[in-house]
Amino acid sequence: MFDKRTGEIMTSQLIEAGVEHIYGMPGDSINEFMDDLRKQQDKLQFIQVRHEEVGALAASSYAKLTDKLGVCMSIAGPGAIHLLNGLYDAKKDGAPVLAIIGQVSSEAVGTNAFQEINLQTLFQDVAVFTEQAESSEQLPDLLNMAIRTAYTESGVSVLIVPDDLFAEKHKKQPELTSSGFVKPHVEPSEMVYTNAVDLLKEAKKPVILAGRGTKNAKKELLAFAERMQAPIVFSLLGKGILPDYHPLNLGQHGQIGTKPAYEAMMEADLIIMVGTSFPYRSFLPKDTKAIQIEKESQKIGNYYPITEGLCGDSKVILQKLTNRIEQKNASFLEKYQTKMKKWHMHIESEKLKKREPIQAPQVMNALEELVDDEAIIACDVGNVTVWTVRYFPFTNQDFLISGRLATMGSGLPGAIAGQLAYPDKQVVAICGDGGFGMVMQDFITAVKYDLPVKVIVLNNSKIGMIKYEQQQMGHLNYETNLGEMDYAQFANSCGGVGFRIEQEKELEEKMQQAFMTSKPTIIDVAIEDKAPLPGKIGYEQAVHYSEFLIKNFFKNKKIEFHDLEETIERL
Ligand SMILES: Cc1ncc(C[n+]2csc(CCOP(=O)(O)OP(=O)(O)O)c2C)c(N)n1
Ligand SMILES: [Mg+2]
Repeated sequence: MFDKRTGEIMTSQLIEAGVEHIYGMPGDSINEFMDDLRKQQDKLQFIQVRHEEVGALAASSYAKLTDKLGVCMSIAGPGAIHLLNGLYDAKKDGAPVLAIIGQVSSEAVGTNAFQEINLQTLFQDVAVFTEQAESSEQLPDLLNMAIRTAYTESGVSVLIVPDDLFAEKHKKQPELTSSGFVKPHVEPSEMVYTNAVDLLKEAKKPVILAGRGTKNAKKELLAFAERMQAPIVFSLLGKGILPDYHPLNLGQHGQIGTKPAYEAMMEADLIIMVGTSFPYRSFLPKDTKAIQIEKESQKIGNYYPITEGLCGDSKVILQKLTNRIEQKNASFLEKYQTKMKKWHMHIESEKLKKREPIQAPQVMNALEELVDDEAIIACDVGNVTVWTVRYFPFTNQDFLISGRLATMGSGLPGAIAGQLAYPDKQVVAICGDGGFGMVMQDFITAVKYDLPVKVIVLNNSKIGMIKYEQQQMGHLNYETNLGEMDYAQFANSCGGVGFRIEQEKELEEKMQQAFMTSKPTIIDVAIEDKAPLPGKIGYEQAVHYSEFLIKNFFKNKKIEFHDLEETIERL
């Protein structure tokens, strides 16, 4: 006779949908479901995190990395609130994530019970699906609907369940709906293709701006760029799609980007945006013809006035466009290849300088020798992003970051998720001390689950990015110092391994030792706090920076010259 708890049925559904891990913290309002999960732990592992935000960020990172559903779980009230930041990360970067959230038991719902908050209101903005179950009969279907919606809308589904419902029994096999999903196949019309091809044929200085949407269309992107003889600049989320030293790659675009990328973009007579929602208008030319290839129609024209929009799969569209155009002349591309060579030489020479105290480029230089081609690099948000993106040459590594939410503290959760998803890969987190400090309690999670992640902390004792933002606005610095902290000692006290590097002469050797350990490791490098200069410095920025220098002079009777010369050189 059929006699199953709702939680048992749901656990089987999750396993069938390919879910391997659920990140969360047990507690009241999910205790019933925990018991169902316990019984299936060989097939579906519950990863206990120390803060639910880390759980949600890990679920989001897992989804970004694998294109599969990331799942997190929390109790009602405080646990649910903790999830929010990670869920917003998933929303902003279009990652399919399911959050299963406990609620107070059915008879108490609506009575302002202990830990009861209005969860539907709380998650309304972040989620594409938010439902609170009212009966156990609904739950299998609601779960399928939540999974389908997260996938079809590339977003967050929130399923809220009063804990007692997990324990209720089904006396007969529920007539399940499907958790599988189908996405529509959209293709531009023939007329749109013809218009786009005309624009491509006319263009003499075409530049491709590619984003994460080209991740599964690398071959087609390259074939198209070669036929067009067009340089490619990438958004931040497009990092790693092509090797940094590929002759068609001009690097990242925007504040974190390269000078050749900025200059090529400003000179372009046609921009071809592919799979990107690049939002920084000031890094795009004022009035240039533009083609946008994008699978989500609502994004077409959202960031730039588009001459022709092609809605659909970039793989298919790029291939069809390539087939319809003749090989183009290389002169524009060659000009930027020469500039890019100079840029690479400049970056390389910065990395090779022996500096005391150590600076971030030296750390990237030491790291380059030790990181595998197939590694996963989970990067945090701050100046650390710029150092990584500019100075670590990607070959074939996967890059993880909180792209559009840009939340600090995303590095470690990304590394945890990456190592769980790919146990055989090398996984490296590159964090600032500020970002790591926001989630460091979960290094213990890496130790607990024996995840041999390598966490590099670029420790400048500051929220460096904000220090320089304040200066660029012409303000004196206020509350940007973090204070000293030895993260290596912290690693040891968690049961992992810690290396503290303070001098240039110990950098290479200690890094090598750290990469030989098979335990979770923190490499805490004390670096001089320096500002990475933007690929483009505007007149206004320079004026504001001078204001800061003058104010600082009157305050300290001292001018900070360290970036002034380079700033002037770049102008
Ligand atoms: C959760 C969150 N709070 C605040 C910010 C604003 N913010 C952006 S970068 C940054 C500084 C990061 O400092 P750190 O991690 O030490 O990196 P650094 O810039 O020093 O390399 C801050 C405070 C943010 N992006 N996310
Ligand atoms: Mg810092």
